[in-house]
Amino acid sequence: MTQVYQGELTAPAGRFAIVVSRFNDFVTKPLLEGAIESLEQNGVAADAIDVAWVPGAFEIPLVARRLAEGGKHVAVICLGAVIRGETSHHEYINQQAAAGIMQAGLSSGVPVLFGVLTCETLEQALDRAGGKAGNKGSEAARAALEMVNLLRKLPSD
Ligand code: INI
Repeated sequence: MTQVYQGELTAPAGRFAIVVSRFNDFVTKPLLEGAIESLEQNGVAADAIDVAWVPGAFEIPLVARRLAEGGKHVAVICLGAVIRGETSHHEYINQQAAAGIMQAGLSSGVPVLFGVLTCETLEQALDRAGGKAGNKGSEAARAALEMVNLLRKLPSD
């Protein structure tokens, strides 16, 4: 018989970490609020959430990996906002942030969620930080809950 595995949106035992960048904090603060609200709405206690601020999205992977490998958190939620500028600078940040965040999850085995906005305009970013396109911080938090619960259900070998 087909075995289907799915992670529920319920609070697992354990602590959650959120790594959030200060750059464009008028966008990342609402992402953070959305992430915390979603965790709490699904039963995670406020004192089971740790938040680490980093300067910009480029710095997220190092801190995310440290937390993911530290053994104290069941998931690490990464939040940032990269907005296209006049040069190609944002492309390097986007690529390295995405690759580093993925790598932190793969090397640690702990879910590390990608809640970094990669936008062309400020308007697009605000739309995704609690505006008309939702709140990507909330989405990343829900994905964290789902992944923690899914990984706990999967057979280990
Ligand atoms: N960091 C961001 O998080 N978003 C941006 O849009 C951004 N831009 O456009 O420059 C940005 N730059 C800073 C970068 O993440 C590092 O903090 C900096 O380069 C120091 O390493």
